[in-house]
Amino acid sequence: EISLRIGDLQECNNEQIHLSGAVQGHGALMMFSADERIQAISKNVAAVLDLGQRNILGAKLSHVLPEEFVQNILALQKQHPWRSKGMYLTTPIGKSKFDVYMFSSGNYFGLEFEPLRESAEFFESQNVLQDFMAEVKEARTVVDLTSVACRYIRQVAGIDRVMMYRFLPPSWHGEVIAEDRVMGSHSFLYHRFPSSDIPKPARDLYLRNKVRLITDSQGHISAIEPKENPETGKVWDLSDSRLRSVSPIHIEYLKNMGVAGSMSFAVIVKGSLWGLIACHSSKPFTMTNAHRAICCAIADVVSSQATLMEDLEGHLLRSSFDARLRKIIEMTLISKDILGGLLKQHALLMETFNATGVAICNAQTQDISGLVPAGSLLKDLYAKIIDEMKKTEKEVFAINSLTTIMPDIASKLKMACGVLAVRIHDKEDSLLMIFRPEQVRMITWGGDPVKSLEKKNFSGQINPRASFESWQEKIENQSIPWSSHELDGVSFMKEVLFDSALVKKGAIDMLTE
Ligand code: BLA
Repeated sequence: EISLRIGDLQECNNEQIHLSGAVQGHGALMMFSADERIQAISKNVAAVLDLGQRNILGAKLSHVLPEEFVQNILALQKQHPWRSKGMYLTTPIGKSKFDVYMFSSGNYFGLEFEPLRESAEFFESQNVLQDFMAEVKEARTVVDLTSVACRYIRQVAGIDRVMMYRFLPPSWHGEVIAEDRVMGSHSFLYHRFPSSDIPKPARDLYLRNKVRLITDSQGHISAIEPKENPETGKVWDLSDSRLRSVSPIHIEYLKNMGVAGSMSFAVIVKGSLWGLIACHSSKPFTMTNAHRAICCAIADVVSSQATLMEDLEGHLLRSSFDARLRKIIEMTLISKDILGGLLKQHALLMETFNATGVAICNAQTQDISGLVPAGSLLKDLYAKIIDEMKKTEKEVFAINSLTTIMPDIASKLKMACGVLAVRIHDKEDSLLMIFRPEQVRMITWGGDPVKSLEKKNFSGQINPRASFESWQEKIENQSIPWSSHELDGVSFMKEVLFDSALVKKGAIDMLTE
């Protein structure tokens, strides 16, 4: 859909972000085995937990951590089936209290410790979920729903900006569809961002680990030692970790955006990543696990409600399309001459397919209605499409920009940028062609997407773009694309009207079932 050439994605897709070998330095990590022995640590563990000088690698957990806490986590492990799910706990160690997150990595377990800022705010935010649910009930559209979610997450997190970033498959570019931000800050609402900003490995990880918190993009990191999982001999898999250190490219990206703390929650619809609730803080930022859990719950509500709303929107759209299509078929079947009868339905055809022109052509004749290319152009287009259909052995042809098949004349055909054609067998090589006019659109990108990925000449190092200033792209010579139900609809119509195996009555019965 997008006319711009956008970076070499492969370069971004190669980074194995789950094997970063380090954690964010404000917290610390311990990996332990089933025999409760500590098998790996982040180098800062003694400093963060105030453990003094002793070497804890190989030690039993209960020699390092409070006995009661160790009993607790061992009991939890037995109670809960471990897959990739993590678990929250808190524990006092020495003078401080810690938020602890437990996850698994192969046959080992990871404990991540983050200093806990005691906060009374948590109790205030207890009501947040109730209030949020009350507002969600009133939301009628996906934009309403996600705007409410952004507002509540910003309230819980107390940060500068929260956005609903929605992916646009199959390109996987994305768009900010809702936003809540502190007054006076830059807005990214309705801005589009290229897929290379969040490469496939990062997107895939969100299906497994739905939260990502980057406390300080410019903060230090702490390496894990030993580097490898002793059982596999491979670098520790941190897919389910919450403290995993951040990809250097993304660190630079955040710096260029003026973001210190970043947090994102996955919104998953029908098993596929639908969007991210993305949060920005201009200062380093952290949040208790309890607050994170509230934000996760809000994101989960968005996931389930967005599924329902999209199903409903899709259903309504489809049922009104189907009703019109049925009427076209019924009206056409009344007439003895199916071809002529179909063309008589030109107004309804245009309304149903959101089009402005219809033609039924073969090599000799052209029956037209509405805005269609003039005689010889239509003839050329007809020949091109028949050719294309023969090559691809397909009966339906759809395009939303003629530039791809007729580059020389496409700019003259503004009234017929999009064509949906179906081969009808009544006469040899007859085509029903439905035309849509050009729809000029402006897309606002968050920075020039062509610069989304720059390579330094000498080192070959990849860099994200430096500027996120709004950048306008004008999309010309394109119509609104044909939807999958329109493609299905047109081939269904062809089958019913023109495939000899279907007798008229049978077809009508099928439709009215
Ligand atoms: C990760 N990129 C991300 C994440 C977001 C974005 C939300 C998830 C981590 C986080 O929450 O910060 C992108 N952030 C955005 C976008 C907006 C936003 C689009 O706020 C819009 C408002 N990044 C690049 C290039 C590469 C790249 C060129 O620009 C690769 C070559 C990589 N982005 C990249 C990687 C990650 C990432 C590797 C994962 C970081 C990690 O989890 O370690």
